Amino acid sequence: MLYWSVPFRGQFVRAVLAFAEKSWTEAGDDQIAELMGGDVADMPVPFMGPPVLIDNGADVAISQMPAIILYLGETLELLPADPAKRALAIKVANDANDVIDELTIDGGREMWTEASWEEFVPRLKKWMSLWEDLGRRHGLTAEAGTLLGETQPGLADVVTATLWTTMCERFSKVKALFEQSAPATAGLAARVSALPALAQLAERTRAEYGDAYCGGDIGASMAKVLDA
Ligand SMILES: N[C@@H](CCC(=O)N[C@@H](CS)C(=O)NCC(=O)O)C(=O)O
Repeated sequence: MLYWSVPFRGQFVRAVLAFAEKSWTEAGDDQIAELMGGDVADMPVPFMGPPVLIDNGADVAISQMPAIILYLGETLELLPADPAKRALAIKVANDANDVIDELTIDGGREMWTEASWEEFVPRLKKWMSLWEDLGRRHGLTAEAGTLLGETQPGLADVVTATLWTTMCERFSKVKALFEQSAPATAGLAARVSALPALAQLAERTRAEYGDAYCGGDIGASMAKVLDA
């Protein structure tokens, strides 16, 4: 698996692999940079930026986070049986990708200021309410249930937990908004993140990458403005 040594977008792939009790190796930052700077013809799959999943056993390589999540969902049987719910699970992965892009102002196009953050808060609360409403439509409460009403947590729940728990653990202002705006989703994220495989991944992530969420100046800007 190719992703930078931070959680951010790669963490969704790591979390799904961990949840399914699969082991993987991280190519590391140097190899990613080398591949990105080399010929497209030499790439395992043509890609602009990581994550990239390489499934050696199946001789398959895939880029684009939601496409990787779909592949893992299909091959590891983590998707619901109902086609509409399968599509909803991938919608959740795409929503998660949109949220992290907005949280990082599209990878650091600008830096956060107190004013731009305050302006963004209603939109972030709306994102949170989208999760809350989707869950409630499928019977989710703070104490029980899953995002799509399945009996066991699956892909949509792992993506949900990874998105919100990774962010809330690092940015106290996001955490306060999340608990207030989306209590049922917050309960789900806590339950799924506490599953041993995901708790161990979170611990390993802390040990290897420290407090980092994403890299670059935008990571520093987020730590400064989004954490009280
Ligand atoms: N839409 C892609 C975005 C990929 C992406 O932007 N990757 C970032 C890291 S999160 C990167 O390093 N990009 C390098 C680049 O675009 O030059 C996905 O969902 O995987």
